[in-house]
Formats: sequence, structure tokens, C-alpha cells
Amino acid sequence: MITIDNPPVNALGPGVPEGISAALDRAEQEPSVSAIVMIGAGRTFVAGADIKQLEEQAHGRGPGAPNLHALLKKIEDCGKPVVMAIHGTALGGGLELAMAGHYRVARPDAQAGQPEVNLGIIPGAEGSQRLPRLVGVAAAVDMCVSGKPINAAEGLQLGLFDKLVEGDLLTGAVAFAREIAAKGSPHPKTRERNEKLGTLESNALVLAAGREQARKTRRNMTAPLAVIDAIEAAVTMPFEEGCKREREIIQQCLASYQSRALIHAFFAERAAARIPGISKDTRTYKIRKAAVIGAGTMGGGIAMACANAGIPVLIIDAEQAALDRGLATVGKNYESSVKKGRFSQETMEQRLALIQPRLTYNGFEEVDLIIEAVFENMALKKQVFAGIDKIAKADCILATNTSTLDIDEIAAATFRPHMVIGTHFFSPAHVMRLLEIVRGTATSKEVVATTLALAKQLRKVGVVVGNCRGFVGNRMMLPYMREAQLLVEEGATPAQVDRALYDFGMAMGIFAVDDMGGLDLAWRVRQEYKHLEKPGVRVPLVLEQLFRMGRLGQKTGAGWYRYDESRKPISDPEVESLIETTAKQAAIPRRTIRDEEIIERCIDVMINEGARILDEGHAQRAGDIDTIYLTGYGFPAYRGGPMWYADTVGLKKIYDRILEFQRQHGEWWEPAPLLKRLAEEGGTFAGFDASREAIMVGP
Ligand code: 3H9
Repeated sequence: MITIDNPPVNALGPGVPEGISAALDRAEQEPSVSAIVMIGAGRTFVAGADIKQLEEQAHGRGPGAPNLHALLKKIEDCGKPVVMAIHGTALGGGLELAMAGHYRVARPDAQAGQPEVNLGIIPGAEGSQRLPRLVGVAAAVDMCVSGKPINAAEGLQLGLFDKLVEGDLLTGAVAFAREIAAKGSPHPKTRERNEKLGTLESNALVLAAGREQARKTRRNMTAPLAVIDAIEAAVTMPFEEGCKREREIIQQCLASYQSRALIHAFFAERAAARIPGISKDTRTYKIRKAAVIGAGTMGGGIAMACANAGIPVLIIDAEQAALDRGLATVGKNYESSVKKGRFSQETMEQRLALIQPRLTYNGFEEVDLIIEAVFENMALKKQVFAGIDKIAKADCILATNTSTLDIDEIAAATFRPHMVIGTHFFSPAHVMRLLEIVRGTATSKEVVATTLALAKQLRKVGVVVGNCRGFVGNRMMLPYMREAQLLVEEGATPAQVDRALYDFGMAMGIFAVDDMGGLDLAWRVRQEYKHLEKPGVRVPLVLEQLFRMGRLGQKTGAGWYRYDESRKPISDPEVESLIETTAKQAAIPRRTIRDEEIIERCIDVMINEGARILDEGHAQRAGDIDTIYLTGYGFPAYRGGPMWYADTVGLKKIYDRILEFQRQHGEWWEPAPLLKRLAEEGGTFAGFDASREAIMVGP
């Protein structure tokens, strides 16, 4: 039995391949050994190559990830059967290692996948060559392009696994190995199993469909297309040559800005959970039962997120009709997931049973967490918090889903400000991964730690932010929206701005986002910030007019665009002429605007605000801001987030452009002091993070 023991996830870091190789030599030489079982210690089989090593390679530092060819060949050529025993997740290099074994057995809850595209690379340890030999070309393409793991049952059905083991994995794997050994050799070498490969002709449609899938679902990304080239090589070339081709392709991927950005995104997401003063030993509260106040879109979505994680949740609204409407939406959402095959009817019923409607606070005295999701109004929120403070048990956390309001002011309405925190969910709350965790002045570290743990339990990414207006995400969104509106008044059209942003990689253009959220919302947010507007600084003019015309976006069939039943935005000449007339009346000269200027102004203004937020300490790291934009705002992952993107463009270049925009447009464009300092020093936000991290951790 060979146990791979490299916590936390048994990555194939330095020493691990060498250790496996040495253990294999010993097992092969030892006459009393008739078969070998390879298993992972702790919570998982091998979760892949060590991404730290890949990161170094992507930045041209260090030796990079090891070439595993010799090790995998040694396993496959071993004279004794090698059985890979899989639990947890066999991912990337982990699955590639497993595929070099002669057999694979797995626990029913195990998962296996090739998620390399999520890091901007392709499998680099012969996965693109062995996977299609085991599961066929179509399934291999799907797994490698989507990056999504498959479960054990699918693995068994596809031929990736030979057997599923109920009960103790090691006992089952050893019994299987004994059986196999008793049967005698030869044992199947994956590299020789060509029966599922087919030919280039027979796979033409599959490969073309895969490329189509890659272009559609992984827009502008190079790795998902590159991995299909590697799989095609498995079909057209002998194994050894296919492996060589795979190595060439992964080297190209590792030399790309996309892999650097995506690897940054991977580590930034994990770093966000590290908060100074909070450690694994920080006490957390157990969240056994929760309650949500408000059965609107957000409240319903939050209740679903809790139920999906197995947390029973009460949901309250003031009126039966509102409660009925909210629950009907929840039911419809679940039914649609069942129809799409995401989970079974039985799972849906279990989840629905966890959501209990209420018209009174009956039962609230028992819950461990209350999340308020009422209308965005300070007086109302204070009233709600004063009320729940009286009935909730002393150790119940009181959270608010506000997206703009001051957490400290809300907390002051209670006698337990240390138990009050902001949990800013993103719509739809049961789908979106981001949870902005807003720490008030009084919020205790135990409450922050509990909320971070809750985010993980809800399968969300929790990012702790400071209590400033709009927090991090929306605070940066506001100048971005404003700049887009100014650009159309100067000569662009909403469609041009949106197309430029979409081509840059944003999930949606900003005007389409505005229409989706509702222009009434955009208008209300604008009113909130009106007092910040200074005399002499230009104010966008068209939004107000659209709002007054009742063009509130998708919900009224018209906003910045027109909409038909398909809900696709259609350019509207009426809006374009309104923009032109407005610009004329305000004496704003119109000119042709290049896409490049659109990107620079929209993204640079966001970066500038991000630098201010960072400087003020409302975000701990530039990486946290990136994580927020990647998981909650549709920023393209392959650009690493706005702050990482700024580093790749060069802070000096961004700073110079901002100075230029300041000359052209005035003080709105004043460069953030941190950006100025870093630009002048030749620094980067990544460098800023590293120095802050060093202070946080200490020498
Ligand atoms: C690859 O294999 C390339 C190959 O084709 C061959 C090339 C030659 N390396 O996510 P968590 C750390 S590419 C280094 O919070 P979970 C992670 O940073 C790789 N570190 O836990 C964190 O550290 P910290 C293909 C890794 O339970 C800690 O482990 N594989 C790696 O929520 C816990 O992580 C992948 O892409 C790694 N491979 O989820 C899998 N993996 O505590 C990537 C994790 O200091 N990993 N860490 O912040 C995952 O998807 C999840 O971590 C996993 C566990 C599902 C495994």
C-alpha cells in the first residue's frame, strides 16, 4: 500500500513524485507483494500538480512543475497490478496519476476531473492522451473544456473507474487488488487501450462541437481550445508523440497572460479567507438554524442558498400575499433546476421542506442567524434590527443584506453591535458565488469568522470588506456606470459601449446590466450619492430622463434598449436621438469614440476607485477586489480581476492615462494617491499585496 500524504490536498509538490517512485520500486522488488494499492491520506486523493510550482513556471521563475512522464510510465509498466483507490477529488495531475494505474476503484462520493482550463492551462501529465482512451473522445472533450469534475457513478459508467467501493475504501481496494492479482497478468495499460479513440473522421463532429462549446462557454480563452488540439493529437498520433504535443501546448499556455491571471485568481480567492487576527482557533458560532426577513427576490434567494446547504430556514414577510409570491418564486426556481436535471424531485422536496414561511417572529428566538433582506431604507432597517434584537437569543448573529447602508448605524439600533454584520448577497442569491462580508466597527472577530465559515458552507466565496458607502463592489461600479453614460453623451452609443465591454470580456455590457437591474434602482442609487456631486463636475443627464419616461429597463420592455419576448437588448433609435438632443442642449460636443477609449475610461475609473478603497483599508488586498469582481460582477477571469489587469497594463501607463483624462474631464478623474505612489515607484498592486501580507503575517 502506497499512501500519498502531503496535506492539505496531496498535491504533487516537490518530493511527492519522487516518493511515489521510490515506494513503487520497493513494492516491485519485494517478493511478498503481489499487488499495489495507491491511496491518498486525509480528506482526498491527489488534487493535482502543485499550483504554486505552476505559478512559478508561468512567471518564468524556478524549475516549475515536474515532468511526470517517467513516473507514469513506471507505474504503467509495473509488473504487479497497481490499483488506484480514490476518495475526495482526483483532479488534474491527480487524475492523470490515477489513469496510469492499471485499475481504479473509488468511493461513491468521489469526484474526478481535469480542471486545468480554470488555470489557463491544459492537462500536462498525459491526461489529454489517457482520458480519451478510458472514457472516449466526447466525454474527454467535455470534461477538459468544462473543467467540471464528474461523480463516481458517471466515472464508473464511462469506464474511468472499474469499481465503486461502499464502506472502507482501503479494505475494498485491497480486496479488489487481491482478486486481480489472483487472476494473473497481463494488466491493462491505459496508453495501449485504443478501442475508444476512433479516427479523426469519426471524431470530426465531436471535435467541432467541442470547439464550439469552448468558444461559447469560455469566450476569449485560449486553453479550452488548446486542450481540444491535444485531445485531437491523441486520436491522430501514437501515444508518445501525443504526449510530446501535449507538453508543447502546456508550455505555450504557461507562457500566456491568461494562465498567470487565472492562477492569480485561484490563490486570490483562497487568500480572501485569511484575515489578520482570525485563525483556525478563533471560536465560531454553530449555525444550525437561520431566518430571513423579507420574501422578495433577495430574501427568497438567500433562503434557497441556506436550504441548498442543508440549513433549515424561516422566512418572514409582513403580508401573506408577499410571502406566497416569494415562496412561489422559490418553488419555480427549484422546479426549473429539476427540469434541467441539476437535482432530483426528491432533493427539491427536501430543500423546500427546510424553508418555513412565517408571518410573525414565531420561532425566531431559536435561530442562530437572522439575515435581514428588506427594502433598502435606513429607518426601516433600524426598526427591524431593534425588533429582532429583543427576540433573538443572545448569541444569535444579526446580519443585514444591505448593499449601500452604514452597518454601524444599523448595529447601533441594537444592544449587541458586536453580533451585527453585513452579508451582501448578489442576485440571484442562490446562484452567485460572491458574499461581501461587511465588518462594522464593533463586529466581533468570532462573528466575522462564523460568517466566513458560513460562506464556505453555502458554497460561496466570502470576502471581508470595510463599512464604506457601496462597500467594495458597488463603490467601484458607480464610477464605471457614470463613465459609460458620459461616453454616450460624448458620441458613443449604448450598443457600442456594451459591445466594447463584452469584447473586453465582461459577461454583459453595463447598459444591459442597468436595464436588467432596473433603471429605477440605478436612479435611486444616484439619489443616494447626489450629495457627493460637486458643483462644476459633469453629471450624466440621460438616465434621469429615461427614468421619468418610465423606461425602467427589461421589466417595462424598454430602458437603454428596447426588449421583445426574447429579452435580448435591441438598439432603440428613440434613445439615440434622446442622447443626441440632450448632448446638444448641454453643449456637449459629439465625436467618434474608439473602443479603446471606452475600455480605458470605464475600466481605469474602476481601478482608480479600487486603489482608493485599498489605501483606505476597506479592502485588505488588491486580490480581494479582484475576487469580488470575478465572482460577483462578471469581470473576465482570464484578466485576473481589475487590479491584476491594471498590473498587466502597467500602473504607470494607467496613471498617465488618468492624468490625461483629468486634464480633459476635470477633477472627477483625480488619481488615487496609492495609484500615483505605485506608478511613480514602478510598483504593482500584487507587490502592494505581498508587502501588506508580510506585515499581516509578521517576520
Ligand atoms: C495540474 O494538475 C496540472 C497537471 O495537468 C500536471 C502538470 C505537470 N496545489 O480550495 P481549498 C490549497 S493543475 C497547491 O480551500 P476545498 C489551497 O490553496 C491543478 N495548493 O479547499 C488552500 O491553501 P490555503 C489541477 C492547492 O476543500 C488549500 O489547499 N487541480 C492545490 O474547498 C485548501 O484548498 C486543481 O485545479 C493545488 N493543486 O477544495 C484543483 N489545491 O489553505 C485545485 C488546493 O493555504 N483545487 N490547494 O489557502 C481545488 O479545486 C480545491 O482546492 C479542492 C479542495 C477541490 C481540491
